[in-house]
Amino acid sequence: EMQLQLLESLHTQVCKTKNYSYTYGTAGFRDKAAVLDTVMFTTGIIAALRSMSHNGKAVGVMITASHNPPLDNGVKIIEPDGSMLLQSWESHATQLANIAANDTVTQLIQYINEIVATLNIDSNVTPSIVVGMDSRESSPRLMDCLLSTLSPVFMAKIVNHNMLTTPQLHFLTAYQNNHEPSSDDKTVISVSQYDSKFQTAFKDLMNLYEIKDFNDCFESLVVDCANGIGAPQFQQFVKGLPQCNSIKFVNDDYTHPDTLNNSCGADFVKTQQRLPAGVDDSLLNDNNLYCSFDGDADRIVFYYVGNKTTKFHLLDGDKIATLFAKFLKKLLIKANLTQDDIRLGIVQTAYANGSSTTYVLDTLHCPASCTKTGVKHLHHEAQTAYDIGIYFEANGHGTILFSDNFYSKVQERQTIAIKENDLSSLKASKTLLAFSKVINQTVGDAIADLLGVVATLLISKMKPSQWDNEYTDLPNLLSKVIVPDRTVFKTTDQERKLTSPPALQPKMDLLINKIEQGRAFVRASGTEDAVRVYCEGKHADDVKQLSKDIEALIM
Ligand code: NG1
Ligand code: ZN
Repeated sequence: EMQLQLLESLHTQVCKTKNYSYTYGTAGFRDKAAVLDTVMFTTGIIAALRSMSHNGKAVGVMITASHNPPLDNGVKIIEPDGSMLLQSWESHATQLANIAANDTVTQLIQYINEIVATLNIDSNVTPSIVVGMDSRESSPRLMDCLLSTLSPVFMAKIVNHNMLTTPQLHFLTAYQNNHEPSSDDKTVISVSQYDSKFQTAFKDLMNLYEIKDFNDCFESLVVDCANGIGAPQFQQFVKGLPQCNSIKFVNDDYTHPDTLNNSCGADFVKTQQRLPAGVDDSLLNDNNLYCSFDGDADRIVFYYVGNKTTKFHLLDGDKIATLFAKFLKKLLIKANLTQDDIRLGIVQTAYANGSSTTYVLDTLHCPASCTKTGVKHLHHEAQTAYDIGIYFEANGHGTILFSDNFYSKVQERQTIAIKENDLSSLKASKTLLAFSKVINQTVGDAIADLLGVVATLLISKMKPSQWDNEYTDLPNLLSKVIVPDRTVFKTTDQERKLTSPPALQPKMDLLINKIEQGRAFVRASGTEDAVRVYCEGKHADDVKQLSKDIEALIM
């Protein structure tokens, strides 16, 4: 039974931020850490209610602000299966936070009772919550706010994983629900289950091809950890992988949270299109492959430097998606599986480079979908439209989803191949199954995606430059404009066209049509108080001008 009357004193103690407006956006709640006490308090409550509505299954809560600056923080809720919070609950989360910040405790309790009543939640169910946080200075304080109601008010079962990556928490939330411990089972669920699952998957795949090191494709892999939680987690992880002993780490100083995402990390590298701090002369080598995680290690981008110069070549989310698509498509053909047996497709957003979409359609002959920004949209499309749904945002956030039909068809083929002694088809089927285990299917995961990319390159004997040469990105620019009210910017057609302010899109179209292969769109950011402008075209100079002209239109 919930002890809601205790909320009165807890609310006074914990919720110092008042007269404030919060929104559960594309990435949960995100703001300056200093104002997040109140929203952490209510997020704990929402997570408890969500778990109760799932009959006490474990719900995850992650405290992080990903690629944002050190003084920011945020929080998001994870469903029992490891996916992102159901959309209809986002508005409950927003409303409860705003009631706690602006109204009385009586109203807060009233709203909780309303949720319980309208959603038919059994208030006798004991909620189960799995929590974790990134390496920010503010995270432990916010964790206290989050946990403040869970024991006294809800008597919740809590598993606190402390510091870990966002995808590790997604994985462990799902894991906990799938491994209900029996009474004599003393297994403690910890990050070691994550490590051993993905280590084993990678080793199995490497053993299938007798690969012992990276030497066929590159010298070392240099991993920029954005000075975030990905550093200790991945350093621990690779200790169990002899194939990975030439990995070098930069920006792994997670114990100094003021350096987090500072001139490094996936977002810096992708938006600045240059090397992160820390990659000095001793690490510059045109035979190396480089990659950058973001602050909570759910994004990754790769890059290399060409020809003894420091020319920088970015291998972003689009390049990762197309690499996987080409590799998996070849394996399907080798395994004698057609596009009718197994539908393989790519899911992108409007930020995907136009060249990548053309390459997918015209060279790989795979279907491509476009969804709104935010991985929940991509995830949903990958899940519903394809058997192998490869989804990536250009910024490096993505994963691959494999359907039940994928597993049954591949297993079927494997049985036939054994019977017919068709060794090449057998190996292809085995590779497909082993590769799917290297991927974290709950959410985009820098560690799992890294393993997937490295395995693909090694098995295909492909150098980073060969990967890059599959297609050439169109010159592009992404910029941000601060406007008085970004909510007036409304879009349609997967955010590719503005419907408001009314006169803007026709004016933009005139500018876009003036340049060769021009494409541009404007949308309000879901995570920052700004409007984003994306432009691409055949010639870099045109793109610069187009970007300036559009910025001038909306300012
Ligand atoms: P917004 O701020 O809504 O553009 C950004 C990224 C998204 C996604 C979210 C969540 C771009 C252009 N946008 O969203 O792709 O990753 O943050 O982190 O990169
Ligand atoms: Zn992130």
